[in-house]
Amino acid sequence: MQPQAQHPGIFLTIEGVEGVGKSTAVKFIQKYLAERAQDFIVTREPGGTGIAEQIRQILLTPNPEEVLAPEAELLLMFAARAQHVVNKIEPALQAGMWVISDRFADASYAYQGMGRGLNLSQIAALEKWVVKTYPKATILLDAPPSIGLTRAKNRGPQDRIEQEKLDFFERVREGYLQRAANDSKRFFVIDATQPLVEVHAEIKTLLDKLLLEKTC
Ligand code: Z5A
Repeated sequence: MQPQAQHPGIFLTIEGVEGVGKSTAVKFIQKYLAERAQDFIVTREPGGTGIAEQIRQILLTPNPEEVLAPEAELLLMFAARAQHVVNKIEPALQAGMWVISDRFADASYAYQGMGRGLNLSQIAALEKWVVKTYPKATILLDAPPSIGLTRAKNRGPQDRIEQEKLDFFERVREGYLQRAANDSKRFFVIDATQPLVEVHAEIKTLLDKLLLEKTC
């Protein structure tokens, strides 16, 4: 990922394999920031705007009649991201708000790059083209995929990507961990197998640091 653009807001992303606790973490962050009277928006990928949410439907709805080619999957992720960045993320950051996004471009490297085996330099080229605003911090909730998949399964029918096999999610996890190791200043890796109270305590540490930096 590239250096951050200049803007008064803070861009924070949450990543990890499915069911690892991202939505739960986002709810905790919302509450924590609201209690501190910090303006923020919460958003997600793929999605976050009307058109991007329509693209999300194509991406996540199982279609037994036609296989979605990995290349099409990647391009649709970036099409949704282009809408999201221009119409939601950048305006909020320019207005001085925090933007909390449940997934962002790291997911394309992990899922389409490591999971599907697409060329990482092509993903980097798409990112360079589409993304002009990069996260200041990224929380990676890390756990063996078997744990996340078990947690998520209790929730109901699986979407198209959730139907992948365990080895796909193992590669995705590895992709995330590699990205975190290569960008340790931005990534904040949390062991998501811990009880929620401990996961939240670690998130709180990061939020306090970001809040402090903002006031300095
Ligand atoms: N995708 C992609 O391929 N490429 C891209 O570029 C992008 C995305 C941006 C979007 O799904 C899919 O798109 C995703 C990646 C792909 N596909 N998959 N798989 P999503 O992000 O909307 O949904 P998800 O990844 O499937 O997330 P999720 O299923 O909603 O899970 P979650 O938000 O991480 O988990 P949760 O709902 O917070 O927690 C699950 C349960 O575990 C819940 O009952 C919690 O109470 C419980 N939980 C959470 N933490 C704990 C702890 N610490 N202990 C015990 N129980 C816990």
